[in-house]
Amino acid sequence: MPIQMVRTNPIEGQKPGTSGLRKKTAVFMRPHYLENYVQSTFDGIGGVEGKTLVVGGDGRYFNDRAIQVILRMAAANGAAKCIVGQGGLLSTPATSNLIRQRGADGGLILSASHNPGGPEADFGLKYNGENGGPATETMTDKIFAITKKLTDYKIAAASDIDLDVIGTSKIEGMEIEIADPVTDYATLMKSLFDFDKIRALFADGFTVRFDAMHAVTGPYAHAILEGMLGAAKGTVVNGVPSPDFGGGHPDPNPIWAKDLMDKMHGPVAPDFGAASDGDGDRIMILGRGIYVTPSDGLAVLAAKAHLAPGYKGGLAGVARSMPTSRAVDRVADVLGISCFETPTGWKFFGNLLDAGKVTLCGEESAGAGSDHVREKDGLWALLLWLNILAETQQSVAEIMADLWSTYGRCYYSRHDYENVDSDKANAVMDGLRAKLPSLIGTTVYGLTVEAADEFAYDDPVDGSRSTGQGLRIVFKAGARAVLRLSGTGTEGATIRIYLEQLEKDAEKLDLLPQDALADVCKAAMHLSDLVTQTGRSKPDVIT
Ligand code: VG1
Ligand code: CO
Repeated sequence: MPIQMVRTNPIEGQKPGTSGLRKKTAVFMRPHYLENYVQSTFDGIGGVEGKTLVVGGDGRYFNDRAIQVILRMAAANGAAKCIVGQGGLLSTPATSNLIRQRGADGGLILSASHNPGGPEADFGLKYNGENGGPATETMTDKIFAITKKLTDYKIAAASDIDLDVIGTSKIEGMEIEIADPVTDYATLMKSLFDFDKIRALFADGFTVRFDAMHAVTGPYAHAILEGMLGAAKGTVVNGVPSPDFGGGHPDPNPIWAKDLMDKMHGPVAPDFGAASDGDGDRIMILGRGIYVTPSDGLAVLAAKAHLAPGYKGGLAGVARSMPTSRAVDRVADVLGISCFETPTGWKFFGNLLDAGKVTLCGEESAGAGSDHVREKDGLWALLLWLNILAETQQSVAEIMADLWSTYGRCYYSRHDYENVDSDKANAVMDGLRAKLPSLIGTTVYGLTVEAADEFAYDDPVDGSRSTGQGLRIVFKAGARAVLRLSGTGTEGATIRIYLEQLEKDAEKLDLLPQDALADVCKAAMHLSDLVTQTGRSKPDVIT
């Protein structure tokens, strides 16, 4: 029988987190695990009959096998067509673009993003809708509800499709197109930025080191930076995607991209450095001798995006996730445009972008993007930076100094406590939540609490409400501490503490961030009682 209806039982815990379902690869490889989730997704979006889907991933271990299963299931469920990135590869922003360019109904992205890959590491899957953006919370809630009562799934008996060869083939009545993953994306980038100016910058001897971290952006960066823009060969390092990301952690932060940090702070540093994550939607930005905090990076892009042709008309508005520093708010204020505050995760920006309320969005975790797609976009941010540098002829350090002297400096840092026992992590959050109302007006380590609450978001476009989005303590004089639990981990709980302190004194714009944040850090530790509750005295990762 070419189409099989396979009996199954609901599988516990298939609840999508901040960005899709993420689990240990071995869990995803268990019998029926992937199939159950794919069928629940198809059912949750109202079926895929007659629809066109884009399918691709970041190339991690199990990417290719999972794609074969998804194709056979899409065919069995009556999809008209699947467009797949050659080799099964598509960066997250390129997937978003393909969905939009081809007028597809949606797409499946196989990635656990910044989580490591391999048989012992992590795998993930998420669904993006016809606007090219991550499914909304209403949609993911629906998918989760279906996983809890699923009784069967449909799959076609077919042999594997060769994902490496560009062209078309069929499973049952469904067409499969294997497409080049880079071409359409590169065309989009060319339409937004002044490639001639950037090429001239490189011709003048401007040097860049781009670390693709053995993940999906390698082919894109080779084609765009070294190909179209004429950057020197060797600009892109670790540019061949590998199933376990070269044994590394494709998380672009000072810890996991330490090699790049060292080079950029070394004696012969290039002018500009960047590293992207597993699926290419995030990017860490550095200049010679300087690390750009992602929240500050967002403020720079907001202040200077108009220098790039794609944004010369200015920005309709901006949005940032709640824990992201308020640096961009200060820029928006001066520009006279609105600034929205959303919960963590790109799915909350989609409605604002679709409604034309914002042009640019970003998160403290090194994700920034615009209305060109409905995902954050690492290489896009890099190209916007290069366009800005080419126009201003300033160094990254000069751009940052300008930002701080104009708007004040929002010192910012995130402290992560990883793999904490879930009960203990919940105890920290519950304890602090209970205390919040009584904190207002009290003073801790010289900081007076002005407001304290648990963040909830009312979507101004569809009116939906998302609760439980992080505990925030706002102090007087521009300090703030936020605590939330990560929604992307696969082991225990990760507590994230986000610290911020605004400094307007021109004499104090060059402090070490951890020094500038010392009091707000002490206050957050004291109020959360984290050390006593978890037995942890130091964060695992500081960004
Ligand atoms: C993290 C980041 C968040 C980001 C999410 C997905 O989520 O904090 O800003 O949107 O990852 O990004 P969490 O719940 O672990 O804090 V990606 O590039 O991993 O898809
Ligand atoms: Co990512």
